[in-house]
Amino acid sequence: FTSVTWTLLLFIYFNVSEESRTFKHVPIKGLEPYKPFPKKFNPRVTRTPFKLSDRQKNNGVRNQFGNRIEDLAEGNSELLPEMGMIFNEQDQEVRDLGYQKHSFNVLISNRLGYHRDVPDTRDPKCGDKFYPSELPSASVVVCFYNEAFSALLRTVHSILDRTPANLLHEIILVDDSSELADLKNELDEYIRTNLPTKVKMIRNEKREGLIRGRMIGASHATGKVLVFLDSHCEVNEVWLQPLLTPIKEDHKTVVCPVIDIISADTLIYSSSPIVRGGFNWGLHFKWDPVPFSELEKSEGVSAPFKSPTMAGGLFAMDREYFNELGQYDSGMDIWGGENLEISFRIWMCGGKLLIVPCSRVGHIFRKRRPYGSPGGQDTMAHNSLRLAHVWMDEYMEQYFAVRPELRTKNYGNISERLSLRNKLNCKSFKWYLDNVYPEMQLPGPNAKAQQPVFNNRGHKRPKIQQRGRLFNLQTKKCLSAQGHPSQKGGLVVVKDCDLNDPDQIWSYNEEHELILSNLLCLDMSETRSTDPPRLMKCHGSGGSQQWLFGKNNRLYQVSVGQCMEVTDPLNLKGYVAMAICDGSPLQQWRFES
Ligand code: UD2
Ligand code: MN
Repeated sequence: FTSVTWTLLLFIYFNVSEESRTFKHVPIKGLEPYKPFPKKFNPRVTRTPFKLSDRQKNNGVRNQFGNRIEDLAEGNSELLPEMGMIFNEQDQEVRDLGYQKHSFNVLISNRLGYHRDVPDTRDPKCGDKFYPSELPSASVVVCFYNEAFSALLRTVHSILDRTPANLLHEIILVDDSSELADLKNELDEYIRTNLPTKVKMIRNEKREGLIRGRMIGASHATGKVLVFLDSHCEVNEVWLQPLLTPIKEDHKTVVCPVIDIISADTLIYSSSPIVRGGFNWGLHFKWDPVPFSELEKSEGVSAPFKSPTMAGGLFAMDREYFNELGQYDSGMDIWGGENLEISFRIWMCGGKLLIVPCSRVGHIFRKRRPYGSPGGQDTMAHNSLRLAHVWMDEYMEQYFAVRPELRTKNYGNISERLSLRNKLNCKSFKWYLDNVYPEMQLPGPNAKAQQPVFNNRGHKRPKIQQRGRLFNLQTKKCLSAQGHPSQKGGLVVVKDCDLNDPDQIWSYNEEHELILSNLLCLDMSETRSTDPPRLMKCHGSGGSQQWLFGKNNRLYQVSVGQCMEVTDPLNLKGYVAMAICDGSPLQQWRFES
């Protein structure tokens, strides 16, 4: 999903010995205490409106500045995008710093608090299912590095709130040597005073990365099944039972929930389409449609189905099987590649990997990763090289065809992983391709057209709701491009209205995008809300390109939580910028068809 452009830097391989992998185990003492999918695959995201929980309504939850959440959402739960409304400089700082440090809207995350209801996105058929009353208990392992406090605690509380106590053996938090101050004493204090003792904390003394981090967490676990989650997730209703059931039936089955989408800009929780995991020859994970043959069982979209690969962050696996199968490759650093490695290993060495559609867990999908590796290395390339050399046999050449510069790159010692492959008597990569992922194409004259790439928008263009001029009530001028309307990154200004000027014609569509003369979208910078809006390529994932017309004729920008205003009262250049919504005439806009 996150397609991040990696800058290739000189890579310094460092070997992590058993001794250097030291960590303190700090036990915390404390209180004990949809929408159904259409028959045919539809890649479009189903947006489910968020509703405030009764608890939040009754308590009149306030943020740290005393604003009531209902007021922020204006009493209308469908207006949740306005949860990010900025009231003062502190709000703006929380938002901007939040985007810099976490790449999502931390202002909204803080306002939501640690508990919230999420829409039940399961297929209605899931409600008819019965799960065995005796199921193995789970150790949930959550690694985090510099996670936003509120997102981490919402992850933990959602697990505690929506998991039967007898199935939740423990939650193991692994702090991967975070630098953020609130993740130290404040977090310990919160856990001590508010959470049951089954929530445990492990602190890595140095940064290990998520791969060794999970191995460390798993080594402390004592439950029958390991469940791994990212630190910015929210589990949905009855999420765990459907994962544990297939593992109970066959301990060599590894299962993933459907990963629902929590918007990084609005924190809106929405249902994810039913897709399965694949990869390309660059060894990037991708989502593929589920072949019809896989779904044509009696239970349709509510039955578990096979997946060639997993996304990586969210899965459950018998703990003994995890150890038997070789955990992870501890020579892999920080981020990337481990998901394909474990997927290939599961399939090639006698296990199977399923996606369980009746288990739903939301995850905040970010547009960029807010952290790097300590030495600035491209850990994805390093990790992928290791997995290619261990698991891909002659198909490694396909990787080098895409990444020729990696052919001569050092990838460290893989002898332990090779002997693991030998010991487990694993099948060939050709067997895997033929039997598990026959859709995978080899490049060449016979290759069929590439499968579609799924983004949030799928194939459809959003319907246009309105077309016309954007008239500013104070200046009586119209919003237009400063330069040419097709120039990416160009500014917008107000100019004298001209009925015949096509460059003043905006379209407003159902995705709340504002498109100038059918070309570019009005867009806001993610990390600097003080920057003026610009014209950018439409990306179709809301947030920075989502605009709402609200009360007092305001034009509200969802991602920055502010309103557009004409900044220059004398109106010489007609500049516009985003500002705290105050209802002033300079912030009033009318769509004139
Ligand atoms: C996806 C996976 C992620 C992982 C990754 C490939 C999902 C939803 N997410 O990326 O789990 O498999 O692909 O490696 O499938 N973290 C650390 N130490 C670090 C860096 C990260 O503990 O040095 C934590 C981080 O706080 C988070 C988790 O590891 O909880 C995954 O990191 P991410 O959310 O940045 O990865 P994501 O979702 O882009
Ligand atoms: Mn993540």
